[in-house]
Amino acid sequence: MTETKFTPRVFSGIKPSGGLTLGNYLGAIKRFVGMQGAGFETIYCVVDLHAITVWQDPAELKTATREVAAGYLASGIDPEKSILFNQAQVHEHAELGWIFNCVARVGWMNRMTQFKDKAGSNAEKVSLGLYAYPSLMAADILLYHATHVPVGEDQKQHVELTRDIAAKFNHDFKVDFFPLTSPVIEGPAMRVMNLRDGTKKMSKSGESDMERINMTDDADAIAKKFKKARTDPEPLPETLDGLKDRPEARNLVDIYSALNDMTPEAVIAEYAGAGWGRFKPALADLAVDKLAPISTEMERLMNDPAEIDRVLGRGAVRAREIAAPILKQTYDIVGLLRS
Ligand code: AQP
Repeated sequence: MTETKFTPRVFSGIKPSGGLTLGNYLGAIKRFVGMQGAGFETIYCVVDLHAITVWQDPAELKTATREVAAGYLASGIDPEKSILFNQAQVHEHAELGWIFNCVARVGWMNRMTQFKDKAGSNAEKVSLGLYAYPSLMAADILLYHATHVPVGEDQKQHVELTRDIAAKFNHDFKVDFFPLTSPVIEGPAMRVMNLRDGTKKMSKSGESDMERINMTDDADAIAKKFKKARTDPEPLPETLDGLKDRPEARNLVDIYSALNDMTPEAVIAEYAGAGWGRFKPALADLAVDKLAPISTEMERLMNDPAEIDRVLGRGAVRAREIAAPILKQTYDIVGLLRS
């Protein structure tokens, strides 16, 4: 099957399961902005149905949904150029998700490493939704026949599963209906790591606030968190190779390079031999410089929740214009009667 018959279309989403982190910004939102107006139709979503796979306080969920929307808008997602909405307002996502639950195989789900990480030793007690989440994610993407999905490294396996689901659906029903979507994972900070443990990724829902930079952190908090970030005692090396077995140091160099739109090699060229007493304050200054305008704008937007709701509602109407016909065709292919 060729992918050329499909309109170049980008879909991606972020879960409102807490406040946005620097990981979400560098691994996702900054790149979403870059793909806007670059030859793709762009559809960006606040995936609230994914957030409830773990317990969410209902009032906090609404606030977090608006905060993710504010993060998109403040970072440069333009609701005129992109479709911006929250998933729960387009019921077709859940409906296609159910059909894909009947296409995906249990064995495929059992291989998903994110489920294993999140469920840990508690796998019997987590929600069925958490287990089935990658199949809903496939529905999010394929409901729009999206050809490209910009994601961080942690979501690569789920986009590969989306391709498996599309291929099995096309094969089982002898159609050429769903595209084989490509993950877009490029750049230096596709896996921003936890500031206290360089082997774990930075997450919204991580235990300690000191392990992540929140998009709403002020300058003092950012400086303090980078100052206390775990590192080894060695200065920065002469070449990037010298960071091979130094995950915490590599993480800080990658963050610097992504924030400043330069390669990690260029960062090393500039800071070769520098100790942490020089590099960490430079990193904190850079982060404040880049993030402060975004957090100020997020705060302004959050003071007008009705406006955010209006933007999301309008986006949902536009999203349904694409999603509803694709779901109808899917029903017809599967043999679900519509009268
Ligand atoms: N640390 C990260 N580095 C690079 N990219 C990241 N992303 C998330 N964390 C990092 C990317 O952000 C997008 C949205 O992710 P999500 O919020 O929907 O889900 P997640 O990956 O499970 O994010 P969190 O922060 O870890 O949430 P919790 O703690 O609630 O599970 C995706 O493109 C993701 O790759």
